[in-house]
Amino acid sequence: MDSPKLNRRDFFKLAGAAGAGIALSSVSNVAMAALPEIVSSEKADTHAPLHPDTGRPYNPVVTLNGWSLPWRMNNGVKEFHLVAEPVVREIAPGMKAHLWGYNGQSPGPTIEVVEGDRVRIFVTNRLPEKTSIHWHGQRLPNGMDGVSGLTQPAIMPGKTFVYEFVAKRPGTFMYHPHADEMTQMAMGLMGSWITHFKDTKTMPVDRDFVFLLNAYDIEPGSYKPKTNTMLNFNLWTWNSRAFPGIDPLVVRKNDRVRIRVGNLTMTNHPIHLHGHEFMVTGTDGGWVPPSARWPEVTTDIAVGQMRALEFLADELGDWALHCHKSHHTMNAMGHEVPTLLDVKQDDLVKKISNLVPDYMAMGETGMSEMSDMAAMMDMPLPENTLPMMTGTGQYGAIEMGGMFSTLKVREGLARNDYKDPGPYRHPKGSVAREYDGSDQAPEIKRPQIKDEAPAVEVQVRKPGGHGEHSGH
Ligand SMILES: [Cu+2]
Repeated sequence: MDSPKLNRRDFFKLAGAAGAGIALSSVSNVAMAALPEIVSSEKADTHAPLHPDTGRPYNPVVTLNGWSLPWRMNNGVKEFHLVAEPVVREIAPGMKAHLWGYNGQSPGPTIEVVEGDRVRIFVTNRLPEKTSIHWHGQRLPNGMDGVSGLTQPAIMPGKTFVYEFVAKRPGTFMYHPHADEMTQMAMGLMGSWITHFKDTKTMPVDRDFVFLLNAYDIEPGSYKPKTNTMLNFNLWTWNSRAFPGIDPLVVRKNDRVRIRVGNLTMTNHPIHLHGHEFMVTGTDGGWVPPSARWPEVTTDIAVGQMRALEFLADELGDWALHCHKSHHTMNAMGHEVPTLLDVKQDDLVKKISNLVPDYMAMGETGMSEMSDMAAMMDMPLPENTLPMMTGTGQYGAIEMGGMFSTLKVREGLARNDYKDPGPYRHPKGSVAREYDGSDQAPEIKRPQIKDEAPAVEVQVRKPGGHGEHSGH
């Protein structure tokens, strides 16, 4: 992955040998100066929505733990500048990953345009290997589709390519390389693309969120993803963040909410929302006609798919929103330890720890025991490693990681207020509690067994003879 390719010094050496080093570099500097300014972000928190000040009006999306890329208008064309480059991404407080991304972060910034916009995207490659960008799901001229080798030459390190097309179809799209895909997507090169409706009154919502499902295999104590991993990823992330690093989705009571999710992992993710039913209103191919929608509380998002979910947020509270594969709501470690439910371990862990440093056993009564134990004993984790199950709520350990966040529905928020309002204050008497006998226990009614009930005849057949037909 880090095989030495043509780096900057080599480039000048080669160029110098050709006797045109200075001229070449100054030409490229002049060319770079004419490009849209490179805007990058260092932060992994959710940025305020980017309201358009040029071009057609639209209602911007909120990129979960991300941001939208500003553009410039050039004779009616919307121009963006993406730079593919190595980045440092905080996966959650306590862990940073050395990834590849765009404009300072992985995923790259969300690109927001309007149906009918002519769009020009400059792509500068600052990676150590060639790349390209495929505009997943879009209608465009074949030569703009970004499949290196097939529809264009690859963008070599240090080069800038330009893509140009009209954003024809409104919807939710993704962008990612189509060059050494296995490495480049495992390293975090991806981003979201929204093409808004030309008519801002079409399917309006009050809050419109977008994020990508992605996954990494980063060994505890290390910083770089293992890029050859096929299925055994150990960090399941939304926009390259793992719980408790994923921001809550904050909405106002009775807001109409849309959540757009794209899957660029190597497996499917059943995304589950608590407390509300939603409609799947958008798929990869476009918007679903109202008559064809059906209600869900979980929708499976397959590899390479996008889904838009919509609902009325009319129930106050902190509602879990997560992938329903329970191993995807855990962080690294622990997946290869044996199941030890009901096994008496006594001093087994100590004995094994002498042989295998960093050994952690699954608890005898479940995994909670382990997270409690780790916290109690202040068990050291390897450096740059997230606890497997973590996060604390107002009532104790949440014991989640990975693909988990909350939908926080509150009354009286300002239109543009996405700040975490803190834990939900439940109305008195509305929280599940330990039964202490002070309440009137409901009478438990047992079914009456009547004497005259006919006895159930049981036939027992003896096995044997020909055929092993057991009775029932
Ligand atoms: Cu999942």
